[in-house]
Amino acid sequence: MRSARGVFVLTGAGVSAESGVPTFRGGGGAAVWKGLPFDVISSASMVRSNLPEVWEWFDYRRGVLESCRPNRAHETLAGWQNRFERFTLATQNIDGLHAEAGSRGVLELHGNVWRALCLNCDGREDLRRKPSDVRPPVCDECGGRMRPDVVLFGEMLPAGVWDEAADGSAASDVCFIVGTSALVHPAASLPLAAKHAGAFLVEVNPEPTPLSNVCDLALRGPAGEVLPQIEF
Ligand code: BV8
Ligand code: ZN
Repeated sequence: MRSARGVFVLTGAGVSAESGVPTFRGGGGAAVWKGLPFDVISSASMVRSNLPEVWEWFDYRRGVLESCRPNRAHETLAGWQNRFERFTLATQNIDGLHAEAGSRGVLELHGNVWRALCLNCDGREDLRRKPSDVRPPVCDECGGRMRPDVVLFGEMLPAGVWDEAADGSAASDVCFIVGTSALVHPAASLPLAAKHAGAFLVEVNPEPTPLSNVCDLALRGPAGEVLPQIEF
């Protein structure tokens, strides 16, 4: 860490677990909605076939997040952003907790649950500034119907965000994989770019994952306890 010029961090639901945000595979109700597995309710086809149901699902997710605040893992990563020539934080989380902890330029690979995206003009708006009882929300620009600004299964990741993450990963000397089961693609492939670039890979996760065998170091514990102990 002391000699690193570029550091890349990829996070998943595990980094928010200690904030009370349910993970997807850790049980706790994030995985199933009304009997539908989350990768069905969170899919592109569902937006086309049943937008009201999709809004109910993400309204529920937002409800769960209302009382969740960043934890020491988020805070530690925010503290790292000025310590390196190049620091890239890419997250699969849509909860906005990294930014709330003070991280700037967080690459939200799968979008953000607090934003809406217009189906007509691609305008984006903050849901906290829109009436919560109008569903689907209406676009202030064109009056079009809006959808949650999250990347659903079967949908492309936002190009600019993806490119920046891929660049940051390929240019890193140290790469952290924090709190992800590394099953969802293409996010899970980002650390491989770092590996190919010769980076030192560190996994922070109580459990092993499909990426464990390409890691140089595995810190098996909760991110909120492990990350603050990394002093450099
Ligand atoms: C696309 C937003 C293509 C919505 C999400 C290649 C191979 C196989 C499949 C595919 C492939 N390429 C594409 C696919 C299909 C699919 C996919 O990956 N499917 C999986 C299920 C196999 N990918 C897609 O559909 C992607 N789009 O490919 O488009 C395309 C190409 C051309 C043209 C058009 C389209 C889009 C994927 C994004 C979907 N949206 N989220 C929502 O949130 O509802 S994914 C969502 O699930 C999350 O964002 C995240 O990515 C994933 C959940 O994983 P994790 O965050 O890791 O959470 P999980 O609970 O699984 O694990 C938690 C971990 O933390 C555990 O390991 C646990 O041990 C650990 N932990 C627990 N506590 C702690 C902890 N760690 C540290 N500290 C703790 N305290
Ligand atoms: Zn619009």
